[in-house]
Amino acid sequence: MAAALPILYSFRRCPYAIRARLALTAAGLAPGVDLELREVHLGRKPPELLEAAGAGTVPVLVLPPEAGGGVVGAKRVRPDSLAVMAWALARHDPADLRRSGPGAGAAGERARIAALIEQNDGPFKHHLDRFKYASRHPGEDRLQHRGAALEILRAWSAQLGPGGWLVGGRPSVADLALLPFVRQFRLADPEGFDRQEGLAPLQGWLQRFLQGGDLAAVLAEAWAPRRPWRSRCWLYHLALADEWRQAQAAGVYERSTRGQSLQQVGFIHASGAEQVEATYGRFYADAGEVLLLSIDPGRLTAPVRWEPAPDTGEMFPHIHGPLPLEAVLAVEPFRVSEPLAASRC
Ligand SMILES: N[C@@H](CCC(=O)N[C@@H](CS)C(=O)NCC(=O)O)C(=O)O
Repeated sequence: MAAALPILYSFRRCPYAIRARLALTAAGLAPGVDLELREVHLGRKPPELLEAAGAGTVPVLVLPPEAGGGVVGAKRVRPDSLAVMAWALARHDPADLRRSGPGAGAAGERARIAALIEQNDGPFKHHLDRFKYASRHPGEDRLQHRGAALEILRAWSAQLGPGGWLVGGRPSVADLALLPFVRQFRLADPEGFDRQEGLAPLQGWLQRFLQGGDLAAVLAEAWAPRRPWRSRCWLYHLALADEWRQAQAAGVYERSTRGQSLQQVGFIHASGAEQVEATYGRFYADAGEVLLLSIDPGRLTAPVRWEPAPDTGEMFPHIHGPLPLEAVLAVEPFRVSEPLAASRC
């Protein structure tokens, strides 16, 4: 069996996750090769993420035991974006983005990097949120926050050296860490940002990233889609696409398995995370458009019983009643995933 990979819980548009992916890419680490990417929905965080990192914000990197997670005293979880960046660049930092060398010059640059990130994650993010997501902050003056954020941007713009980087004459962690947030500020009003006076160096800095390959790479296909992965805490049901569409119209799903209804069978067939591939192979491989429903057992109204399949005796989860649509966390075209080691949530 292939060695377990570090798992990155990520969300495509999250600026914190983008900075983490930028650092992983800068370190030469790729999804599917060096790490497993698990794109999550923030409104339905998977139990594995909550278990690994309590608060459940993304990004989070979870290391397998053989990558250091099993070493006594070594931290198994990198619970936020800066920790993921530090982990990635500690492995490989060919451009010396961290300025890790000895001497006063490098130490001074490290201090400037830390100060920029602190200003970004503190006051700049505060004003950015209240400008960009004004409806979430009733009673706040959106334009005042825009002005305060712009003041910080002007200060950063003035710091850009002749090479066009925030610290010293070459890229550093500060460029990667601030980039997604400056990009977000521009996205709230692209024309306003591009027309803004007194910001030319920073506008050029951002444009270089927007037109270059690094940012595009971490937003692109390889890093972007939900990977086919399964939570051991959820149940899975394969549904014919037409029958799922009918259920949405009816407000409830009452099919049991291919060609049979809940009424005929008495329960809805489901699979555990490690069983769904085989179920697909046995019953659905030639069924046309098949959807994978991820089900939160905690939102079911009917009881779930693990019962033996008549032919093999293997235990499967059976839902003894209708499937409420609210219990279905995700619906996606079925795609074969890597086999999971058998274990229960
Ligand atoms: N300090 C954290 C912040 C991460 C963060 O706030 N991520 C947001 C998405 S951009 C999140 O996961 N929000 C979900 C939530 O708060 O429930 C970091 O650097 O990673």
